[in-house]
Amino acid sequence: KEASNPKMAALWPKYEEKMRKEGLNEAAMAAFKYNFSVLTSGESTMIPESAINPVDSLPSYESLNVQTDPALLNRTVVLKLNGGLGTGMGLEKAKSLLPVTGGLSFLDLIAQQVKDMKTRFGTDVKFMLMNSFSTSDDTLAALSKYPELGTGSDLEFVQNKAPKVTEADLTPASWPSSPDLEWCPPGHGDLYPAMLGSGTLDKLLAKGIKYMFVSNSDNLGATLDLQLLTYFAKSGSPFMMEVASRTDADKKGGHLAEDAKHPWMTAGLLLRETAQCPDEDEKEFQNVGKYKFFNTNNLWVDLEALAKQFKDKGGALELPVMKNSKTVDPRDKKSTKVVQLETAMGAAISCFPGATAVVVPRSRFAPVKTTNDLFALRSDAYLQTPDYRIELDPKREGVPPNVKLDGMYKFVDAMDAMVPFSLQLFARFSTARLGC
Ligand code: UPG
Repeated sequence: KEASNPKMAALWPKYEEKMRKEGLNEAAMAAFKYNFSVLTSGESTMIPESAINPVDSLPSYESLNVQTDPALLNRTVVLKLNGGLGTGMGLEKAKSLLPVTGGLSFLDLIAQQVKDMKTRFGTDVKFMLMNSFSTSDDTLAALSKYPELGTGSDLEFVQNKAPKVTEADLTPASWPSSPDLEWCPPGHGDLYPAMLGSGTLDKLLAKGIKYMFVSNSDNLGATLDLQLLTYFAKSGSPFMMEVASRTDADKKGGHLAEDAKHPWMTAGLLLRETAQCPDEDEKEFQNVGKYKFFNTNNLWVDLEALAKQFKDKGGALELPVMKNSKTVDPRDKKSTKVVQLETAMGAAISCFPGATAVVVPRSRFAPVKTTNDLFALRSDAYLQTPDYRIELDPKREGVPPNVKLDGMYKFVDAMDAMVPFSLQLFARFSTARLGC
């Protein structure tokens, strides 16, 4: 790639030196190298309408009809993505530290879900988190009251950081007054290189763990489902995405599509994220009747197949790259313009031949991206179930509330100041009604 790409050949040594000096591992460097090679090649990182076809039908959860196999639980790890900071909601800490209901935070509810799962299944199902350098300390401190979850590298691995790229000349961004700002998290697609580089992938495989169920820590509907695990294991597929039917409230997030270059292949599935849609195609992106399924980011990965992909691809999965334009100091809009190269975990659907998707009930998806979502989740439109999931009230017939707060409530502290107690109480009343 470097030989046919003179820009890459000229610029890469500077990045390599910077990343080595910072002590980044080979997997992190290989992932960034691939992303940077795409950037310097001048290839478009967009997925236009002309490149994709809609997906019309998929198997649904209700139609799976499998004989569940509890023996698979000993070969499974449940993993939560927890590296994001929730900056869009004005947070400087992990979003999962926010209280959701009855004084319990996302992390408390996740810990309770794991405890419940271990009791219900009667097995010590392995649980892990992917943190980032910004979320690790707070998260481990918050979870220290649940020692049964595990500790240290048994409980978490920390994702990589990537160099920010100066927009003007593509050199590594330099910000001597605050060198930390020269680095950014490379998106949740970093899950794969972070598992490889931290040694987690090898460790799990050595313990006989073959299946991984991974989901966002802001999705309290995503718990280990034995029916889905069994279906996934029996299918022999290397990768499975849980998708949900899109409603008018789901115009953002990533939608599933078929790669138009390979419409005859069932493995031609791909994920199109908002950041990959050209402006002129935005209307079609939001056409929920055309692109009917969106990615819940609840994914099932065969870890042996993942290790094989790394081996076959020379240490880097070639995930589609996204460009995120920012300033090097996010709080100083006049500071140097930079590009942050990011990848999405679900985009791996196009890296695994034979990858599949399944339509799951709405109860497996309760995301919190904005204060609108948090407002809704804390209200009685959602219920806390006895196994500590937060689920849309069945009375809403699968339709989440479409909350639109004024822009002045974009940040959590402003929203909390508007409704200091009422929503928490609402949530308590509804859980009391459920008797849990
Ligand atoms: N996260 C990390 N590391 C990162 C970035 C994010 O661990 O570098 C975590 C974050 O903490 C959260 C999860 O990843 O738990 C998801 O991140 P977020 O920014 O909230 O979600 P999006 O990237 O906007 O969207 C993801 C998928 C999208 C899907 C949506 C469902 O990319 O396809 O529709 O989740 O909520």
